Amino acid sequence: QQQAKQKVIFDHDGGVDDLLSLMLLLTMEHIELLAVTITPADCYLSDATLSTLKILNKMDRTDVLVAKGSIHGVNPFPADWRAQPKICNALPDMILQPVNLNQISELPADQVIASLLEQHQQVDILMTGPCSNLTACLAKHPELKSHIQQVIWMGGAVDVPGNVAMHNHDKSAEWNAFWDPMATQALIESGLVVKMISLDATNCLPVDMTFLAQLAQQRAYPLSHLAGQFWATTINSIPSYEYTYFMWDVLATSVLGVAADAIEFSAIELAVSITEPNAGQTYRAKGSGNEILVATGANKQLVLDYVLRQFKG
Ligand code: AGV
Ligand code: CA
Repeated sequence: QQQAKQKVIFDHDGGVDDLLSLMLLLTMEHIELLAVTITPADCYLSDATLSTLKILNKMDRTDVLVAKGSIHGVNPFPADWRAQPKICNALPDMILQPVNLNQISELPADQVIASLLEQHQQVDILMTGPCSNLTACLAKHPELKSHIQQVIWMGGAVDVPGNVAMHNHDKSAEWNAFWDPMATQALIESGLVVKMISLDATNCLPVDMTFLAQLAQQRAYPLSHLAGQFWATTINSIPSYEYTYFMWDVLATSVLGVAADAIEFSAIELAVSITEPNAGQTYRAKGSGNEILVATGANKQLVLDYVLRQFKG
């Protein structure tokens, strides 16, 4: 007898590790991917859509619905960062890859999420960019909350510094939380089961050369080869925290497949600032009633071994 698959809607924002997360998610046989929705945050929407379609096509998933987000946060990402993943579509393994434009929904992402939640129960929402598409959907259709089993979100920084280095900011916030602070607040106050994969946990996973060498050892597997090319584009020489590339979104995606003891969660009551100079800061607020399952640590070796194993798929 076959076990029912876990239904997932994946919302990403087109960064290199968002695209790696899509690859990783597609290797998980116990997951039924209902749709991929895109937030135009740390990317340009046209690049992110093209990369998404190419990866889906490559992995024989031309059946999966793709929807573009129409919501824009108040604090745009730096243009250089948004342009970075363009390189993914120029890689030799990607540039010739056909796409199926019929996969793209005519509806914007938040409406696609709403219509899927109407049709399904016990859906997991995985988000590796700002959470605006989901919170917009739930603001319009609060009754659909009961159709969500859990939300897994890469965002926030609780007991560690943030990664926003902007003129109007004190560095206390993580970027996905800062892009649309009101959406972050709505998510944290939603009452949903939220697993927040914050910088507290992702800080232990910088993209490192040892791991890339291990991945290269198994490059006879097409997916390992492709992933290695993607990660190589994230290695740069500026030795500053704001520029170091971590496996942020890949850790969040791993939550759906890795052994339960690989990621440590703590239930913490949080609040979010929505004003300068700390907009998007997610801080401990005992008594707020907004209990969030914050990823406070990860077993680096277990996570990396899991990723290496999946990319042999
Ligand atoms: O803050 C982490 C989030 C993740 O969802 N993103 C990148 C990941 O996709 C923003 C970000 C922080 N630092 C960055 C980022 C950097 N150095 N380059 C590009 N994006
Ligand atoms: Ca992202």
